[in-house]
Amino acid sequence: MQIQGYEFNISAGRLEETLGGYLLSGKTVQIGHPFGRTLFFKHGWQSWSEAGWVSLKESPQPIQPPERRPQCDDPAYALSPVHGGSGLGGLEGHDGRMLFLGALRPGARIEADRLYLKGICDHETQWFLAYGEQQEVLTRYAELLANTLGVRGQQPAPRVWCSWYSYYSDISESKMLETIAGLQGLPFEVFQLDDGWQQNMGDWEPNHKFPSGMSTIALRAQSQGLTPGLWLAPFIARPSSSLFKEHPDWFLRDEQGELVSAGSNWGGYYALDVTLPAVQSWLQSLIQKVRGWGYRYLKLDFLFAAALPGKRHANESREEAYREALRLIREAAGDDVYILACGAPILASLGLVDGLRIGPDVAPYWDNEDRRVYLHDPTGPSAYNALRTSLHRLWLKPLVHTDPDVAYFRTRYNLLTPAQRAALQDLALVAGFKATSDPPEWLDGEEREQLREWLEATPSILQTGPYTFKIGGREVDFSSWLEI
Ligand code: 9PG
Repeated sequence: MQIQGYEFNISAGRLEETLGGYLLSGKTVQIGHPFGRTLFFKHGWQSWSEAGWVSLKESPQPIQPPERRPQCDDPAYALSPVHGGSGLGGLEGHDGRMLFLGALRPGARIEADRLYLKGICDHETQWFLAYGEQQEVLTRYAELLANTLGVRGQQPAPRVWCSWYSYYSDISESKMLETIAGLQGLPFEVFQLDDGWQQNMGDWEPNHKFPSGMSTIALRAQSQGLTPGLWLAPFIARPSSSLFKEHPDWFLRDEQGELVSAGSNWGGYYALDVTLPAVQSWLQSLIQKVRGWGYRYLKLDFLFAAALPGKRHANESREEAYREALRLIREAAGDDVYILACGAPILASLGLVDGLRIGPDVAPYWDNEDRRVYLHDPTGPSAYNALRTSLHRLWLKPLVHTDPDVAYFRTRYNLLTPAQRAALQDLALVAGFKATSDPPEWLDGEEREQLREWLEATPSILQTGPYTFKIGGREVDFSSWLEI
């Protein structure tokens, strides 16, 4: 079949025309293409997974070490010899435009080689196929996803102070109360406590560093006009947690009955089987508990764990199981709680969460070369990794608040150059989500003023190309940052 002057050999259950392209249906669809070993638009599975153009001239390299794979990208395909991505993908045509294929439901895989672009799904689904400019086809795809999965995050995203990228887990009640006080005069809307307050992964009670309980911080933030925010990783637990010790049968296992590893940090951790009714009511009580403490902004992290391959109590696909658990969490939280999903399968989160992290962690340094180059892992913390993946996920903006992670204003404990800091600040503006972790006491007068101006600014944002924008009157081009 001829599309835009090129010959494509399409095999699918059904094919019909739609605005901007075609709707295909079937469990698997295949498009023979004439572009050979061109560039592939890879869309990794969850927030931290790689999104960007990769070359079909080089074979995919498995991420090392193996223990890290479950938390980097979809582990079901960690050893795939074929380039692939989750939900959507594309190929660069001879004229620079894009052959695009995207599923309209979660749970699909896209694979590409020199002859074919393929869509593979474990259930019947519809697919959008198009050939056109990158921005146009992605915009149209987002419109179609809005119809099938829904949209949240229509209001502007809140301006967030988050404790992670300065104090990391070294937080305490006194330090946080001091930080809240120091934020007076800066136009933040959310004060969000990150990892470090809980007793253990799985035991979501305050540890000894928060002696008066979690309500104290929430009340103080609120009295200063800030929405209290809290980090939780509701779908995982460490083997040392009481949750795991008391309920080893709540955790996801493989066909052989062995526990499924969800990742390697903190000495390893496991995933809940979120289709078990007992786990579902535990999840709902957990969310009601933190709501009861006063938190109205929840950063829910390591969410991919609920969708890992394994044998579940209910006979549902893993992304359906995840989505249902997220729906139960939304129900328990109520509509007035802002949910930021992190480490989250992208398509399966749409319509249920307000914000979505669209890249790996930033860091106060540019590159994480050891991991990126030698361990083939583009998901490690670094400003470059975060910028690259986030830029390739901005098409999600009409569907959800897209969080590219924090920007830096401080020079203290920071190896980023002024231009690199400015790139992250601009990235936050084009993504429409402003957050920082800079403690006010780490900023000098000029840095604090820059932060205040950035928080207050509401420039018009116009995307003029895949990596070019007009921010207010200013032309911003991220392309040079992508060449490393
Ligand atoms: C808290 C952090 C922050 C951060 C999240 C997430 O692979 N890992 O070991 C790994 C650790 C931490 C991490 C991502 C991956 O970061 O993205 O914003 O909340 O957890 O622990």
